Amino acid sequence: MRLLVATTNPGKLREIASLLADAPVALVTLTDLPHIEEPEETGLTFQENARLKAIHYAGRSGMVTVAEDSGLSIDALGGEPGVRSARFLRPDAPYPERFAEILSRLSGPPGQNRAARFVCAVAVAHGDTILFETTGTVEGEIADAPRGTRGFGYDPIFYYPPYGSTLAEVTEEAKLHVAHRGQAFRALADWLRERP
Ligand code: ITT
Repeated sequence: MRLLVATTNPGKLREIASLLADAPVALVTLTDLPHIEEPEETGLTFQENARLKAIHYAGRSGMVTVAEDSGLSIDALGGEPGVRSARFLRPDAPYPERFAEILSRLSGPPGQNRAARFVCAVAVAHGDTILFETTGTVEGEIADAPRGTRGFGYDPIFYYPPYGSTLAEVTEEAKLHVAHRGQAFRALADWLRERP
């Protein structure tokens, strides 16, 4: 079966391709279908946005389509940036600027709560029908300062205590082993293998 991976984010696409490498599907990407416009992400939750994107691209491509919505949720900021992670400050804001803003908002008294999590909601659609959904989450903390050059997005400020480092300091394999997208796409790979 062909599966459209509907993301415009190259960091996500690299990780998803690696996670689905052994799944019984031939991956198609949006670069193969450049005429499809992006949907507006109006959902209030990661799951709503994942569904909305999957149905949008499935309808326009005629293909079974997987989409995911993901982001960083910081407890002390009331869950921000959350579903607005890609647009935090402004859509084209450089990540160092975003890190500085987040770190300054968390520069409270010592001992302040720095708990955060990455969430990845996945939805598979064919036409208007959602065939499969799952969500992966990884718990961590906002680091005191950005560290590491691997990964993408907010990885340099996401400290993962069991590794004693940020997710930008470890290999992609080590990140995917524990992180939100790894969990969600391994569940999708299992589902793809079990389908009749
Ligand atoms: P698509 O909607 O086209 O898939 P997008 O980047 O706009 O691409 P989202 O709306 O789901 O996707 O935003 C996700 C943002 O959350 C992403 O741009 C990063 O800033 C952040 N993010 C998600 N997963 C991440 C990860 O594994 N590491 C670091 N940051 C991540």
